[in-house]
Amino acid sequence: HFHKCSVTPFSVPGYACQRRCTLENHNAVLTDALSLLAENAELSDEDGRGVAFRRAAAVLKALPSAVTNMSQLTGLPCLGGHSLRVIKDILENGTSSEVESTKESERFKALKVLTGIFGVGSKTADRWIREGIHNLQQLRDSGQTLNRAQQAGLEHYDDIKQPVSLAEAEAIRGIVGRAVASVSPEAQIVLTGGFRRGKLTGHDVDFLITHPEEGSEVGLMPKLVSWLESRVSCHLQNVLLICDSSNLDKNAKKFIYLFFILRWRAVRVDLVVSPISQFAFALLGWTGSKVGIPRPVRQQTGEWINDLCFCHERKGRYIRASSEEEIFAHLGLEFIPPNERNA
Ligand code: DGT
Ligand code: MG
Repeated sequence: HFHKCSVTPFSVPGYACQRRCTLENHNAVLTDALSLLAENAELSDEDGRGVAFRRAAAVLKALPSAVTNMSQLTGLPCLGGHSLRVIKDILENGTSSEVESTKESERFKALKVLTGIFGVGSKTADRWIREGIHNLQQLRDSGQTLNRAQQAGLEHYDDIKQPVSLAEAEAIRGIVGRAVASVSPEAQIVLTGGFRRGKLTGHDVDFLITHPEEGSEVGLMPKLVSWLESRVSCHLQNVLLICDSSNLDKNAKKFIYLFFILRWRAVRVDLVVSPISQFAFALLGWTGSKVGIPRPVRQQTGEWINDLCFCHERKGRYIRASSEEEIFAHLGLEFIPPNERNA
């Protein structure tokens, strides 16, 4: 009976948005390995392969216990041949030779360091590597022209690499919240991203801002940014705008700010402004996790979701939803709270 139990295959729903996935991960060794291969694929502009590894890792994260035997994986969704080979290697040998050689490769190490600079993507990093630049010192010595975001990213590299704690995120919410209140007293601000899913650290702090009156959010982003930038108010001597890398659109921006929380430190901050009519969709999308929501929703409904605000659109008309619960209900899905969306 015991033997039979140990090879009973696991079973999970096919889509990440149907799985309850807490922060508890019984298969961290396997998911770390697959995540590293995903990262390497993404840094090499092979997004398809990256997504495949991310989905495989998401399935393993949702399992109720550690995988000990390949036969337990029979019939699980999203586990392709490549991911299965990596898992098998680790179960049999303790490590995966592919993961180890990727980790040690000069190219991967250089891509990781260079794309770790705020404002540097994989294309720029790749160009620099082809020009012989593999680390920060070589970049500094190269005389490459850096834009403002990249200059700040290089200058504050060590701070940005440091995870942001929940306490820091909450302190920053207080600071940004005061800035929002002073440019638009009735506007509301919510901490989203990993912290809303219960994580205790993050690589950045994500905020979603809205206004209870439709239309009153227009122009809020530039006002907020110049207010933060000016930092003239006596309430706000503890923040300094370093730069923004405006790679999203007028409603969503990525920044580095210097905050004073016990000491000055640079923190990445994503600010997103959404009209109240789209707030629930923006909240769902910006809460994440990345693999958890958009794609399965697309596939399940045959409809699509705006990449920026995750508005749910059907035949050109927006579907109304005033809460995350309503969105799940619209899609015929059982509601899953944020702390169980850690796919
Ligand atoms: P972290 O910051 O490392 O703790 O992890 P998360 O889960 O907070 O991830 P993050 O900050 O990259 O993004 C949070 C969610 O926001 C993510 O699930 C998807 C969404 N998101 C992030 N960046 C973008 C973007 O550029 N466009 C859109 N549409 N969504 C984004
Ligand atoms: Mg985040």
